[in-house]
This record gives sequence, C-alpha cells and structure tokens, in this order.
Amino acid sequence: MAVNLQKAEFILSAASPKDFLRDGLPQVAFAGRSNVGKSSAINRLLNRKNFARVGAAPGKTVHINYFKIDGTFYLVDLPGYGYAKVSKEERDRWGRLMEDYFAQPDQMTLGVMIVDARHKPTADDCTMAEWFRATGCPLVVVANKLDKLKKREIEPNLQLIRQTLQLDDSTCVIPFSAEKGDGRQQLLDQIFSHITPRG
Ligand SMILES: Nc1nc2c(ncn2[C@@H]2O[C@H](COP(=O)(O)OP(=O)(O)O)[C@@H](O)[C@H]2O)c(=O)[nH]1
Ligand SMILES: [Mg+2]
Repeated sequence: MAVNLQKAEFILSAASPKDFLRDGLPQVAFAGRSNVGKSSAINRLLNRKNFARVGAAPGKTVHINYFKIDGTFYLVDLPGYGYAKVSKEERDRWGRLMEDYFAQPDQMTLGVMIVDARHKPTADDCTMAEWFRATGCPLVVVANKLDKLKKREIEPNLQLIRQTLQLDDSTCVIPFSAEKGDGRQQLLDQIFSHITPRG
C-alpha cells in the first residue's frame, strides 16, 4: 500500500467527545505514560523533527490529537498518563476523555501502546493494556528507548513486558527507539497491515 508519510497534517485537538472524529477513516491510537516518547515515536514514524511536540508540559494537555496521513488514516495521539505532578482535576479530565474515546471502540482500528523498554510496565500501563483488550481491536506494543538498553538486557526486558501486560502470542512487542530509528519499519508494517482491508 502506497501511503505518502510526508503528507501528514494536524487536524484537531479534541477535549470532549463532541470533537471526536468519526468519518470512517481508520484510526491508529497511540497511548502511553507521559514522557515515554509517544510524540517522539510519532515523529520518528513520519521522519519529522517537530511534528508532534516533544517534551512540552507533560500531563498538562488533556487532549486527543488527530493527525491525518495522506488522506488515508489517522494517527490519534491519546493523552499521556502517570505524570505525578498533575492535579486531581486534570486526572479526572483524563479519565473522562479516555473513557469516552474507548466507549466507542468502532472508531479505533489499531491500538499502539508505548512502554519504556527499560522498565517493568507500571500498574497504569497494565490498566491501559486492559482497556485496549476490552475494545477487541488489535494491539501492538512498542518498547521505546531501546537505545538505553545493553544488548543482553533486551530479550529479558521484552519478556517482562509481555508477561506483565499479559499479552497473548498474537500481540507483537516491537523493540523501538524513537531516538535512533530501530523498529520503525516493523511498526509501519503493523500499521499498514491493519489499515489495509484484507480480502
Ligand atoms: N534515549 C531516548 N530518549 C527518548 C526516546 N524517545 C523519546 N525520548 C525522550 O523522552 C522525552 C519524552 O519524549 P516525548 O516524545 O515528549 O514523550 P511523550 O510525553 O510520551 O510524548 C524527551 O526528552 C525525548 O527526547 C528514545 O527512543 N530514546
Ligand atoms: Mg507527547
């Protein structure tokens, strides 16, 4: 499938369900803890430097950002979680917005969950994986910041991620580095295979 990744445009930032896009195009939804590298991963996929904003006020913006790629599908940047310094109000806002988005699983085509390759997934990560599972839509897990691992740490860490998130064998865990580019093609392949109708 020939998708021109150069043709990426920011569409809108949704703060409530009335702004959710439901135009029938596939949506690939990215979730992860604040600072895990969600924006960086999106930038890496598109080979752009500052398309999705990196490191800007973590946890401060409870919005769902939609990026349209070549008129073919959306990358949906879900608000990050697990940032300690957010108010209860912000956390509640996060919960409501995410519940509303996940309450309409038909709008999601593929979930991409980003975790930190260095660490055991947190309780919040496990909850997030559970939310994705509940939608019934396919899930891909991206283990980011691979460049911070020693070679011998990679396999055990991937196993720990798989076990902790209780992933089934059909769910792939992609070793990834938004910084260096590892795993980019594998993630693109996963995305394209899910947004392309197979007959
Ligand atoms: N070493 C390394 N740092 C990364 C990687 N991905 C993201 N970062 C850094 O992690 C921080 C948070 O990244 P950001 O994309 O803003 O995270 P987000 O809050 O999940 O969107 C930034 O300082 C990034 O430069 C990676 O693959 N390797
Ligand atoms: Mg971000």
